[in-house]
Amino acid sequence: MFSLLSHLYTTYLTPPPSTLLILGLDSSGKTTLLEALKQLHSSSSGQAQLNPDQIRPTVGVNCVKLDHPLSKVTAYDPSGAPASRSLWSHYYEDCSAIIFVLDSGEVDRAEEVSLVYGSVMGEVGRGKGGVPVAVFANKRDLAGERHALTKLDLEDILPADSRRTVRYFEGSAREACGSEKGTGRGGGEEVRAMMEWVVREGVRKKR
Ligand SMILES: Nc1nc2c(ncn2[C@@H]2O[C@H](COP(=O)(O)OP(=O)(O)O)[C@@H](O)[C@H]2O)c(=O)[nH]1
Ligand SMILES: [Mg+2]
Repeated sequence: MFSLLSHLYTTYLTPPPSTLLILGLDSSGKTTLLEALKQLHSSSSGQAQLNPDQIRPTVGVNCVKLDHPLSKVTAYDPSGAPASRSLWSHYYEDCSAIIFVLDSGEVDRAEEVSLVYGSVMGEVGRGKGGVPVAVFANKRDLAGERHALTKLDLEDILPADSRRTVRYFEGSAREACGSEKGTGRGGGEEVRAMMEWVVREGVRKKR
């Protein structure tokens, strides 16, 4: 009886697992975004929260569990340094959704972004075409100080793939760190909206 109840609970009441992969060039703000997601969807495993000023360049990969009402999400944030990008493919197989982050102020790296993005799209979910992708134009808080790419520019710059579900977002991962949960205060609205989309699409496509 207990095992039946436990089975029913696990099957119908526990949110299904999913895997989120955060990719992008080095220094685009992936780990800062992961920190913002951690603060918005903190998990019961008690992971330490970092001030964005404490974040150092990633060596290897960061892995965080996020509690979302629709899914128990495991998020991976691998290093984006050129020498590390070949390791990203180890995470493609189980990936439910991708957030591709770029620094919207780094206009001079637009070509590199486009190449790297194109190669990820060529490899992830080949044959399935089902892995949803959120492209996040980060560091919009600095946009006033310099020429910056908007999400509309990205639709032109990044190679399109009609078989794939892609949505463009823009915002500031740094400002989203420390946003009050649920209120969107502190610049977290766009990051929250992106996470909602990514989890919903990732879970839907997985079924
Ligand atoms: N102004 C601003 N700086 C940011 C933002 N996101 C990240 N950064 C900064 O960009 C640098 C690289 O961030 P990091 O998260 O380590 O990038 P990663 O290499 O992609 O993981 C750090 O100095 C961050 O504080 C943002 O939204 N706005
Ligand atoms: Mg990092």
